[in-house]
Order: sequence, then C-alpha cells, then structure tokens
Amino acid sequence: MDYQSIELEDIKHWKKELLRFIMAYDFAIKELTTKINILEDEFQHIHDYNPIEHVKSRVKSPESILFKIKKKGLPMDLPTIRENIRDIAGIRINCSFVSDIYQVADMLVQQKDITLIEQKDYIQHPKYNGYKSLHLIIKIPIFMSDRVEDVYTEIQIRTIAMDFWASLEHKIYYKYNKAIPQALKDDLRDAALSAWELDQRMERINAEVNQIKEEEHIRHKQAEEELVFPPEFLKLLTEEKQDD
Ligand code: 0O2
Repeated sequence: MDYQSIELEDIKHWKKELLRFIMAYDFAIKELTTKINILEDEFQHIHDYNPIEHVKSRVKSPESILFKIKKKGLPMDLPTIRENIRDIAGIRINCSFVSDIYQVADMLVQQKDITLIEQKDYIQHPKYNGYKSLHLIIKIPIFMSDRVEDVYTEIQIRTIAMDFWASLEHKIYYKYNKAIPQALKDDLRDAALSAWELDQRMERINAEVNQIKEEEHIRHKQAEEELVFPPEFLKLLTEEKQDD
C-alpha cells in the first residue's frame, strides 16, 4: 500500500467515525423527543392539560463545537469533545407557566434511563443580563448495532416569555463580542424583568381560574349527590317503562 492510499483509508475512517459521532447526538434528540411527546400525550389525557407549549431541538454546528473547544483551550479530538462539550445535542422546551418548568424537569429526570449530570437554575439565579431558563445536562444511553453509547444532552426549559426575551437577546447581542453601551444593556435587563412580571401575572391568573373551576366542580358534585327524585316521579318512570 503506498502512502497516498493509506491517507485515503485514513480519511474514510475519520469520515465514518465523525458520522457515527454526530449520529449519536441525533439519536439522543430522537429518543428524548419521543419521551417528551409521550409525556405531553399522557399529561393531556390524565390531567386534561398540556404544560408544554412547544419543543425545539438542534445538533450544534461543527463551527460552534470547534469555537467552544478552542475557547476552553482543549485538544481537538473526539473523546475530548465528547466529554467536554455537553450541549452538542440540545433540546429546548417551552412551558406555559413557571411552575410547569420544574414539573416537566422532574418528569424527565425521574425516568430510569436518564441520568442528571448538572442543573443550572437561571430562574432562581438569573444571569446578570437578565437571562432566565432552567438548564439540565443529562446523559442518555443510545443503543446501536454494536454498542451502547451514553450521550450528553442539554435540555433548556423555560416559559414563552423567557424564550421570547432570550431569542431576541441572542439575535441582538449574545454572541456580539464588542462593547455595547451600558444604557442598552440596562434596557435589555429591564425587558427581562418585564417578561418575568408577565410570567408571574399569568401564573397568578391561572391559579385563580383553576380555583374557580375547582370550586365549581365541587358544587356540581354536591348538587348531584343531593339530587333526590320524589317517589311519585320514580314510580311514574317505572310504570312508563313497563307500558313500553
Ligand atoms: P447556542 O448558540 O445557543 O448553542 P458550557 O456549555 O457549560 O461550556 P456555559 O455558557 O457555562 O458553557 O453554559 P450555560 O450557561 O449553561 O449556557 C449554555 C447555553 O445557554 C448557551 O449556549 C445559550 O443557548 C444559552 N444561554 C446562556 N446564557 C445566555 C444568555 O445570556 N442569553 C441567551 N440568549 N442565551 C444564553 P451557547 O453554546 O452559548 O449558544
């Protein structure tokens, strides 16, 4: 075998390895998406309510992976990337209310095959710029033809208001490394506060409406239990049935 053909073999091998590497993250997203769909369906069926508004997912771009590994000052090989870049597979779940966020997180991490590696609660401890979200780094086993691989995935869970702010802030500023006037940063922070106030308001309204619904349900049940038909009316009904 000459030198050139060895190089070609190497390239083929690397291409295959790289494809397998990325595929595992794709499979992790597929597996988690199915889990989330099942939770949504079951929750809707049992509680007549779905805490999840929508779900997005992505596999990090190679450029973004390389940028992160460089930023961390780590060597550029697959085992290092696999162990240190834990958000190559990313899922974002948007919930209706703040309380739903923790409920959805619990429902996921309680599953036997999911291992919670790290949790960052930027809702209890928002970032200085105002960013709020619950981040989970989890590990999930992916069963392939010849091996089982544990794959890290980042799950970001937040409300629609938090997502609205984060998506726009991401576009406006997040990856812009140059200085931005303090007044604009303050404005963004203020906008995050407004989003938070909106979340709290909606949560309160929802709790009050649920209370009204619950009271009405209890009243309805009581009325049903107290419903007593006069014996003459019942007799009339049985006689009518016999005539038929
Ligand atoms: P992208 O393009 O969204 O993928 P680590 O992942 O632990 O090495 P870090 O920054 O400590 O790095 O992780 P952290 O704080 O959990 O944040 C990871 C992700 O959260 C980011 O991924 C963003 O998606 C989101 N995020 C964190 N802070 C902000 C913020 O201030 N504004 C917005 N809009 N999003 C934020 P990436 O890889 O940085 O970017």
